Amino acid sequence: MPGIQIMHDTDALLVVDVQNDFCPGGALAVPEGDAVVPVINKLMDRFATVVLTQDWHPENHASFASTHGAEPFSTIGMSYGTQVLWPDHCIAGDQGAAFHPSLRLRPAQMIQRKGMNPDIDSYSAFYENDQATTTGLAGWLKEKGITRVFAAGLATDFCVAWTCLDARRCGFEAVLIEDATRAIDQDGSLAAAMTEMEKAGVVIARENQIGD
Ligand code: VGL
Ligand code: ZN
Repeated sequence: MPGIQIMHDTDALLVVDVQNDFCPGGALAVPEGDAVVPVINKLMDRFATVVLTQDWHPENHASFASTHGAEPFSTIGMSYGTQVLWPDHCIAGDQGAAFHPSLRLRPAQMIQRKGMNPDIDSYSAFYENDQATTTGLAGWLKEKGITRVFAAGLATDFCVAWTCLDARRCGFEAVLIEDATRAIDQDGSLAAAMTEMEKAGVVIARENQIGD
């Protein structure tokens, strides 16, 4: 694929959930999750608009297996559809919810927290998992004139994929920076997410194809 030129005024970098609990040693560690940090740190200087997202749950969140007395990684039916039940993770204000200590924070104008509603999970930076409750991020980006978002972070097959799909739904162009993400990849979830993203018109690129 040819290079993608970054537009200063209309492109934004969305850095999804680069938090301690999704990195090795964390409560919901993504294999090699911390490998995204140097790639993202390098990408940040190429964008004028950088948004970080932060998974930010109350204790006893509906997405926690412990809340239901169930096994982590099992599934349950919720009012809004099937929900994977996760180990307790990213409790608001705890160390597990803090950004990876090497992630650069200074380039980011905006931190979008998500998953605070005790009854609804929120993978995407744009909508809760009911696909109806907005976080307000689309409005913030649109008001700034952003038309295209570049997604990086954790995990490719959950929060990054849902963010890319919702970006398309909100009318943004979307680019997944594949080597700036890592996946949980359980039961074929990565392949399924990649197929969904391609169908939705998400462009798949690598860090070295994105220039300024
Ligand atoms: C995520 C599962 C639960 C993610 C967040 O960031 O991909 N996955 N909460
Ligand atoms: Zn979560």
